[in-house]
Amino acid sequence: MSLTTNKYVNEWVKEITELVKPDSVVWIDGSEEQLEALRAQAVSTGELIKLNEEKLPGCYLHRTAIDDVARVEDRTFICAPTKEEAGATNNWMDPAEMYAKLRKLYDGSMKGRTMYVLPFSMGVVGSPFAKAGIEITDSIYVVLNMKIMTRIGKAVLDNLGDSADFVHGLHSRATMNPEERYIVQFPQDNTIWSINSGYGGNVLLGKKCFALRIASYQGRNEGWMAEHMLILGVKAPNGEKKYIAAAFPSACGKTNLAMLIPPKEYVEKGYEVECVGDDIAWLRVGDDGRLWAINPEAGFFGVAPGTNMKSNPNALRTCLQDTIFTNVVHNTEDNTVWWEGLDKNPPKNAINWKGEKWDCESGEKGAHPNSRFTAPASKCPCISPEFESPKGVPISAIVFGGRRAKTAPLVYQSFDWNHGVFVGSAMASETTAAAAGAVGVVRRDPMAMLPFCGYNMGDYFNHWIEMGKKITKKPKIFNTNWFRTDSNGKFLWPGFGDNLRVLEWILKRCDDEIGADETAIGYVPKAEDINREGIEDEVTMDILRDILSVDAGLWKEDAANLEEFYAKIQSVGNRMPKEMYDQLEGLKSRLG
Ligand code: GTP
Ligand code: SPV
Ligand code: MN
Repeated sequence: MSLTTNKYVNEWVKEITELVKPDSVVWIDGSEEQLEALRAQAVSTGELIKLNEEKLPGCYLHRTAIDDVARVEDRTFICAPTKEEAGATNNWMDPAEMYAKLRKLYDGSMKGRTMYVLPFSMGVVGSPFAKAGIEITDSIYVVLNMKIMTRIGKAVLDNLGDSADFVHGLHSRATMNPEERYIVQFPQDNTIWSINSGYGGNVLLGKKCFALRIASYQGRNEGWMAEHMLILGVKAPNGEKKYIAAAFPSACGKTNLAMLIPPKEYVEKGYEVECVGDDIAWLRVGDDGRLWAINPEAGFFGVAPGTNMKSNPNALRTCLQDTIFTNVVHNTEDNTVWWEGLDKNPPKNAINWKGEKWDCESGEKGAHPNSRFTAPASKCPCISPEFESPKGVPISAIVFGGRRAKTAPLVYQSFDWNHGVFVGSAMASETTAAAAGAVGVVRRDPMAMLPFCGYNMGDYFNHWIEMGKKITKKPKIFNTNWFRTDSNGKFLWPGFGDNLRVLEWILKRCDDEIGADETAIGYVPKAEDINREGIEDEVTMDILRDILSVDAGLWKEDAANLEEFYAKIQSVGNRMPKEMYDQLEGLKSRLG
């Protein structure tokens, strides 16, 4: 029975019910009683495995189909009215054609199944910055993940009242045929249709589909920004707190940076780091002229492999309770989980991510490289007291970054806002297992938004430039790269907690406390200004100078590649702003 009298909601639910023809319809009210019954049902069918209640209370394991383990960018569409509005970097199809094509696939796709109607909110319910969505799905896994990742239930509908302003999300596992898998956004209709997948970013519609693709489009129209950014707070020894928002591509270190534990020397001095968000930021200009950020999510959908007590103890502690693990190793000896990089003791009696008996000596990975934990942010030991703040936190610095063995130095600062937008537009990174396809190939990924921008990338750059005009107290813009390697492919920078050393330099630059070397690409630290106390042996002055160096030859190649990328964006709709070309010319002339 419907939980609302909202006629827009009820008519839409009726229309979808007639299309997908479920055996029954269940509205998710958000009560623990209802959720517990769903967990029990999923366990009874094998969709979830209940883990050791003593060691991992409230935790479950789920395995997706083996051909359904990551986002599928080549099957993800932005169906704006015209190809020009979607731009060269998005797949596009005429909306009417796409609706017709998908309607056939959805027709009767929930026969014999239950259809769940799940109201959810991105942002604290009732906050002026929050936005409502409803996801219709035939997957309990989706309902239970959305329960962790967003605020769900009747309160969302009550707050929506009789408004038509909600995202219409439809997901069906249908036949799970990868050839007919589609993740489709219709930004102008506030609508998302996802079919034939059961993996995270493809089906948890609040996340990438809504909070980035649809929201980025809304943000452009309404004068705010939806970005693929973590948000963290750094408390200095003098008690002053500053917030940083950072955009790195998928599986390039957002969760790790957002929860970092300061190196011993910094803890002793009194530094503290708190996490506001690890993946998505919604940013607005405040009355005070500063840029304010909220995390619209309520949980973390984090990469499991590599998470351990040294790299990210906060993430590990967060996922010790009330967590859903996806595609990790099942340790059948004590009914717990394991993944590569958790510790050096892979379980002897174990089932791998594919559900097969697994021999840790076989040389094959037990957990999928993109295996994940879905954990409530409220359980994170370093969650910020501002996490639930409806107005968010003021941002002092914006950081862009990627995974690059060469070219980009450890850190540099842009000359000003528009140059910073250019630095973001020029981001490039090696691809990771977070999306289907080749891993380790350098590709351009502006602002880490290539797979997530819901409109033409040229218009998106322009929106950044326009936002700069409205923010009177602008954050400074930086670029980082934790991933420079030596000739043997070994990382030269220790990363993780030690990244605070770089954040310290960034915050000092924000306060104009410290000088820098002006180079062709921006301001680069003087090597002696990066604090090496405690890592002098690992990061010698020579290594530090090496990872701070700017190789003009490599940068000329990069600029040429960027020019081609701009030409590609320009080829659909001619929407590249002149400011970006001016910046590119500036870089080329500085490089000589
Ligand atoms: P999404 O959830 O896909 O958006 O990814 P994310 O940006 O949150 O990435 P995450 O923090 O989960 O990092 C993914 C991978 O990067 C893991 O394998 C980490 O071990 C590795 N990583 C993170 N930070 C660092 C670092 O500072 N140095 C090095 N070398 N590796 C890192
Ligand atoms: C990413 O791929 O950037 C993620 C995971 O954060 S997913 O939700 O699957 O998109
Ligand atoms: Mn992400």
